[in-house]
Amino acid sequence: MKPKDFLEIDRLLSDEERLIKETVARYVNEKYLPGINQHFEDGTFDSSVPEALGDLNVLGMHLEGYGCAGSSAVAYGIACMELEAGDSALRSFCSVQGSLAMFAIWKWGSEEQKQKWLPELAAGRNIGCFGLTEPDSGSDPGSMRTKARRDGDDWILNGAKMWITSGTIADVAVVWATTDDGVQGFLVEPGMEGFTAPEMHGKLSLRASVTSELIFDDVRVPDSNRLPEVQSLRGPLSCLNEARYGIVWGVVGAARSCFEAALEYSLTREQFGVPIASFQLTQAKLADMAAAVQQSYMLALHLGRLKDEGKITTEQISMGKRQNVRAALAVARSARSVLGANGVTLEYPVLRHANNLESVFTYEGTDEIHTLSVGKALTGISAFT
Ligand code: TGC
Ligand code: FAD
Repeated sequence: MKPKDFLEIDRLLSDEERLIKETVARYVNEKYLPGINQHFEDGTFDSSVPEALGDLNVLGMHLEGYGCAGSSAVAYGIACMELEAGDSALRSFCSVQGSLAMFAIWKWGSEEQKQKWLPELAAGRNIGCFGLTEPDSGSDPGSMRTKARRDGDDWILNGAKMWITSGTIADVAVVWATTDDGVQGFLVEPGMEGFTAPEMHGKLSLRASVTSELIFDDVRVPDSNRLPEVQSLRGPLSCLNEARYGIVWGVVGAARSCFEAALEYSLTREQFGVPIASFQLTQAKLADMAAAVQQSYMLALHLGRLKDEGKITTEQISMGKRQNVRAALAVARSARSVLGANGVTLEYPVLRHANNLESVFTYEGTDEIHTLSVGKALTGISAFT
């Protein structure tokens, strides 16, 4: 019996998928985790991450060409799972780089833009961010106010984005703005006059991730930096599908890490003269946690296989994101209780994961937005307004 792979789901993976799982897990355990507590405490991002993930070939790994690995959706998901077993900030960096910034350029960019940016982003030598959310426009990106107006061969960009992962450290910001021809994407680069990207502070979640504002004050952007292939909200929303899919997998890793910490602790911590694992109430928590982790893993794998067949729908991704984030949060909270007072410290990963998962619950479409997306698919009735 393997407590960590109770249903032997790993047996459903191909040799290549298992290799990716082991390789990413080794990086996380040996290189990333030793520094995470300090980064979480200091609110800093581990600057060795971009090139390390580039070396692992996981940045934009599900994309074809331009230095990307061209892996399957399942392989990409497995990488996300192992990264988030380290910290959601690590998976977030990978999601934003590969599924949001790189996917936007790969799917909607010109050949020149792809040649210029994708190989550098895949290698982690350049960093990308994705600016959709604004101070007054979160769940409803259709209400965005950032505006681009044509001026000869250029565009003039005005407005602000908020809560942008990797914004301050990005070499290229994929920025979505309204234009007279619909929503369009622009590649904004540091050094363009009028563009600033101050870091946001005071987060109690995803502390090891850079989160930023993007401010555009009459920023002149050449037309060659406009993504030419889309003029609709479909542009940014198509990227979100990719990142949300990665979250379906990622949070399984966070939940698994919490479960493992609780199981190990319960076997060594004694109260009333016996390990706390011998109490029925503790065993019930452990059984619930193990089942939740295994169910989430199965769900992620099923959605991954559907995606690889080209058959996954946005509503199925919504169901997966909603379900697995909820499950991970429940596991994290239950694991925290098993650890007693020790559970509130950084000595164990559990509350760090739980705090991170509060952001994951909200970003990439809130729990409520995904609930309404599934509700609409089930009933045919939109309840967004
Ligand atoms: P609606 O009128 O339904 O659609 C507008 C256009 O978009 C198309 N579309 C999609 N295309 C691809 N994928 C999807 N999931 C799509 N959903 C809609 C649609 O076909 C239409 O296309 P066209 O060609 O006819 O123009 O749009 P709506 O304004 O009613 O919005 C629907 C809603 C609420 C579901 C959408 O706005 C939404 O998903 N809101 C949530 C916003 C969100 O998730 N923001 C995330 C920001 S990025 C982030 O959080 C990164 S976190 C860092 C990390 O990942 O680690
Ligand atoms: P709001 O949309 O104001 O929602 C507030 C509450 O109202 C929520 O509970 C919501 O579900 C509910 N609500 C809203 N509309 C409805 C409705 N129709 N029916 C029922 N309930 C509703 N964005 C980016 O663009 N790029 C990034 O890289 C990025 N990174 C992020 C990193 C972090 C750490 C965080 C926390 C956020 C990040 N975001 C990013 C922003 C994220 O996508 C938004 O926070 C999210 O889309 C929700 O928007 P909001 O916070 O404005 O909440």
